[in-house]
Amino acid sequence: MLLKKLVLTSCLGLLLPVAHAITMQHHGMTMDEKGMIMNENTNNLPKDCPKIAGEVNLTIRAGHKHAKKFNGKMFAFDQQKWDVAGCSRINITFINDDHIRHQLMIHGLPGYLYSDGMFTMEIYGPGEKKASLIVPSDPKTYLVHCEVPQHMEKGMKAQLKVAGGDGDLPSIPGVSAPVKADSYVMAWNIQAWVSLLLAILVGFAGLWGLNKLKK
Ligand SMILES: [Cu+2]
Repeated sequence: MLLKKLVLTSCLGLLLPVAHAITMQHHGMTMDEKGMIMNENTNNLPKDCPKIAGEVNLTIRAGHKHAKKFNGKMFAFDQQKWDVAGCSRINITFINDDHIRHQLMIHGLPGYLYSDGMFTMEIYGPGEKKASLIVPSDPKTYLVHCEVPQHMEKGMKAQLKVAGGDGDLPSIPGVSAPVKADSYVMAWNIQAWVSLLLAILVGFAGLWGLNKLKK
């Protein structure tokens, strides 16, 4: 009897995590081997919206290559700002162009529809996921970012303006000035001057050498 119980428990113990990993769906979260979606909302209207004002289809890409246009940045979304009307249903196709994990998180949404005020999509590697959300009517600028450590600081930050928004958020690449700008101030001490003079001399020596070779 005890043996039977033990075998049964261990079998369940082995199978449950597998079943759980294939598709997990609770607390407004769906999860599979490709990624995760949290707090998707396709139908529940915000209190201030009598009906859905319209459908907005957004394709948002994430990856290293999208940061190339920003000096000193490492990761970015392909766009840094979006404007939508209040009470829109936003249907997002999120594409990860990298071989690492990226997220698309929208903050500041009403807590009665989105727990912790957040909508999250996450993809563990190259691939895409689709999910929708419905935004309230009031003019507000929502923070959109990737919460993988250091990804926002390295450029994965954007903004979603609803009904015109309420201003620009700081440190959005290509949109607004950073709160703490990176400093590249040169300290012109004796070592710096010597290095510069040496570099010039080496350059001239190289040119002189090339001229000699040509002759
Ligand atoms: Cu990321």
